[in-house]
Amino acid sequence: MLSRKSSLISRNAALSSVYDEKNELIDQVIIIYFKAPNSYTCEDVVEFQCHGGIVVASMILEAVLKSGARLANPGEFTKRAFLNGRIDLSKAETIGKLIEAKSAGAAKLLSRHLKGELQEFVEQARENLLEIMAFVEVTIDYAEEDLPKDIEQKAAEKLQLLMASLERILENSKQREGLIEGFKIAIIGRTNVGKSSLLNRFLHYERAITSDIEGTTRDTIEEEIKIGAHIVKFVDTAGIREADSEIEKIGIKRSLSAIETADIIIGVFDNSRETNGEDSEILKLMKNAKTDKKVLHVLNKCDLQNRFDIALLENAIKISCKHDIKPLTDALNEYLNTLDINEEIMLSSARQISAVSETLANLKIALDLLNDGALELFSFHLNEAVTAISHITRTFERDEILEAMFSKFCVGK
Ligand SMILES: Nc1nc2c(ncn2[C@@H]2O[C@H](COP(=O)(O)OP(=O)(O)O)[C@@H](O)[C@H]2O)c(=O)[nH]1
Ligand SMILES: [Mg+2]
Repeated sequence: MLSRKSSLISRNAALSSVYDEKNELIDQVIIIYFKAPNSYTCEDVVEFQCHGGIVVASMILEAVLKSGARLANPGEFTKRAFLNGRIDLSKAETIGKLIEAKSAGAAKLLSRHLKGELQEFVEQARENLLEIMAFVEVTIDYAEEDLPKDIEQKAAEKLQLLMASLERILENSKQREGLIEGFKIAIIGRTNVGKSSLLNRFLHYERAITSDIEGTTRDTIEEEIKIGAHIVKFVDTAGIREADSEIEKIGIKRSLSAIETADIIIGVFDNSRETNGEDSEILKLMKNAKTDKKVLHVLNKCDLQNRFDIALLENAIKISCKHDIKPLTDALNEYLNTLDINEEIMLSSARQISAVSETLANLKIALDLLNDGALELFSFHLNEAVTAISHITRTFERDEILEAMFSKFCVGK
C-alpha cells in the first residue's frame, strides 16, 4: 500500500506519506486524484508531487511499479487524451511541439494553437470548401434548369480567396519552421579563417580545437546556444579546400551537407590574407544557396592588417574573434527577430505543412477544371482538398500517423 489514505477527493490536494513494499517510509507527498473524465486523459489519474531530486522520485516510481503499474510510453498520455476525445489532432501535435519549442515566440504561438486557433481556421476552410461544393452540386443536378449565371463565377472567387490565404500560411510557416525546431547556422569558409574560433566565442569556452595548422577541424561540430530569445544550433565545419587526406575529404563532404540543411549560412573570410580561389569557391557556394536561406558575409581577423579584397563581400560584417564578435551577434539577433511570430496562423509541423500543400495542389487543379466547366472532376478534386485539409485536425489514417506522432513525445506526457 503506497499511501495509507482510505479515500481521496477528486481535484483536491492531499498530504500523504508514501511507503515502499516493505512498509518503509519513502517521502511525504501531495497526492491529487483526478476522477474521470476530469483529467488530461479523461481517465482516472493520480498525481504524486514529491520532494525534489532524482532519488526520491525514482524510489516512488519503483514502489508504484511494484504495485502493478507500468511506465507510460512516449506520448501515451496525450495519445489517450486524443483517443478519448479530449483534444483534436492539431492540439495533440501542438503539445508535443510546445515541449520542444526553441524560442519564446514559438511557445506563445503554440499556446494560441492550443486554444484552438488552428482548429478554427481549418474548420472555417472546410466549411468554405463544402459550401463551394454544394454550389457546384446544384449546378450539376439542375443543369437543365435556369440557375443564376454567376454561380460558377462566385465559386471561383471564393476558391481564389481561400487559395491565397492558404498560400500565405504555407509561406509564413516554411520560413519560420526554425522557431520551433531551432534554426541551424552553418559556419563555412576556407581553412584557418577562424571558424572554430568563432564557434568558441559564441559558446564562451574552447569547444573546438583551433590552431594555425590547416585542416585542424575535420568533423562537423554542432552546439546549441541562445541568441536573444532564440535557441540556435551552430555547426562548425571543416575548411573547404582540395584535400589530400581521406579523412579531411569526408569532413569537407559533411561541410557541404551542413550548408544544405542550414537555415543561415555564415561565410567567414580572413582579413589578413589575400583572397584566393578557395574564397571564391565559398562565395560561389553562398551565392548558389537556396533563396530561403539567409547568408551572412563575415570578415574575421579585423585586428590584423587588411589584405583581403573587401569589395568581394556583400555587406561585410567585420569582426575579430580575438577581440569582438558583437557586430555578428547583433546581425544574427536582428535577423532572427524579423522572423518572430506575427499574427498569422502558422503550421507547426511537417505533417501540417504537407496537408496544406496537398490541399492547395488539389484546389489549383479544381480551379482550372471549374474554368473549363468540367464540374464533375472539379467536385472530385474539391473533395480531395477537403480530405487533405481535414488531416490537420481530424483522424484519417489513424494508426500510422498516431504512432509516428506520439512516439516523438518525451516519455509520459
Ligand atoms: N589575430 C587573430 N587571429 C585569429 C582570429 N581568429 C582566429 N585566429 C587564429 O587563426 C588560426 C585559425 O583559427 P581556427 O579557428 O582554427 O580556424 P578554422 O580553420 O577556420 O577553424 C588560429 O591560430 C586562431 O587563433 C582573429 O580574429 N584574430
Ligand atoms: Mg576549424
